[in-house]
Amino acid sequence: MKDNPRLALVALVALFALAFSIPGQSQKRFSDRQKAAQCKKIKSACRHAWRGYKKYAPGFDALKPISKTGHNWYGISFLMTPLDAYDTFYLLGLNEEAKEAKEMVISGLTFDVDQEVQLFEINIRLLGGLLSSFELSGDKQFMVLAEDLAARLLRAFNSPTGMPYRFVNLKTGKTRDSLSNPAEIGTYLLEFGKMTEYTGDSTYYKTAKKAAFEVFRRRSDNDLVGTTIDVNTGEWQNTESQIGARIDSYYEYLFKAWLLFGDKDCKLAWEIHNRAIKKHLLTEVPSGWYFTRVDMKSGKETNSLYGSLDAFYSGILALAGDTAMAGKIQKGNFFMWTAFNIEPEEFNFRTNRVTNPSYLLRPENIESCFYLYRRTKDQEYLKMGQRMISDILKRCRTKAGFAAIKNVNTYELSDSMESFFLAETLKYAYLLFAPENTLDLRKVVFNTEAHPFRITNYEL
Ligand code: DMJ
Repeated sequence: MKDNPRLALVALVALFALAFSIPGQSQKRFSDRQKAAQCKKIKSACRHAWRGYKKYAPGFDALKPISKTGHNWYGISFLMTPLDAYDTFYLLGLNEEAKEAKEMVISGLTFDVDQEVQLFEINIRLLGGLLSSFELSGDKQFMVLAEDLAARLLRAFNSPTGMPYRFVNLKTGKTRDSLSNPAEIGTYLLEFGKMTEYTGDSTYYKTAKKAAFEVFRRRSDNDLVGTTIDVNTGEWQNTESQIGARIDSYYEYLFKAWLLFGDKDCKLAWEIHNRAIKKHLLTEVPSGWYFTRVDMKSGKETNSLYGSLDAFYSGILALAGDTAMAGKIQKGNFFMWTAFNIEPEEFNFRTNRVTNPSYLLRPENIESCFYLYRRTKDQEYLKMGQRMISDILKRCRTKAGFAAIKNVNTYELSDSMESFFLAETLKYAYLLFAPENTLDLRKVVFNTEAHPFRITNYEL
């Protein structure tokens, strides 16, 4: 080496790099300029989506970005897109768009209608949206609507067990469908907790907590819950345990009720479930770590399926401080994104066969990058997010907005732009690259539709 100055220099550089490298941190850092460029792109995507909605679907729940028309979930519109998008516009500094969205909501939204609605979706998108809009803007008109809606939703919990029916008529209070699931039973703690905070009426949080704990107390000896339960009898109808559709946000809200309200019962319940999930569901295969599906009683694998909804769990783990495990799972999430061009709704992680090839513009994978980056500052998560955002902007953009993908292998589009694309996907994408003070995770907790709720240390 003494005789070879070039080799000596290389060795010195390598040693220097080793001495100053931080474990788990990629070497190449994103500059402030690169981050600002990402934010600019995402803001322009938001404007594009909103312009399309305003032009082709004003007043509807959602835009159909290929046929350039509007779509309502029910007989009438509940203005899902403007209400879901308002706080995204607000946080991104899109003031004109925020003003327009707010005007639509305030002038057009009413809940005094003879219409049956799905409790879960109306709660996370509309009640969640109204509460965060109120907290951000301070405009009481949002709270007036929230109070009216929450009182109507409360009637869905009038079942023999206290677990809510899936549907409730907003005018008559008539309920329907007792075959429900942990997510549709346990995802009210944050919104109803906030209602108790603002109205002083403890019924809201008590009702939401009773429902969630009726699920919890029916967990198996393995501390797992199943996928379908009858709210009239309390009997499990489908005992498959997993972390995706129909269960996901039940776990999420137990943990977040602890973060938002300091509820120790929820913390304990979350810890018990999280331990069981890691013990019985977490599985390693050559492409990474995934959560499998098992029978809640026997713990035996039922289906090795994983999908875009499951990807949220690494974000929750990161938020809870388990960044090592979260990082392993995020590698699997990123494999799922890159291996099939864009993530499929669901694939079999043992055979790598896609079992549902759609991509519905879902946020969970980027959401987990956001939490992991905030907790670790590892540039790897910025790189992952950059790749995902670039794929979405390239593959899903249409003249009128952004479209879901019918088949990730062919990139064939489908005529849908769900309101969570503006509420969640673009919001998390922006926050991943934005300065941290845009949104301080010590001060807010996101509901499952990415509506930020302020931590006020309110004693419930
Ligand atoms: C959203 O409506 C919520 O995040 C929900 O908890 C799960 N699914 C969608 C987004 O994928």
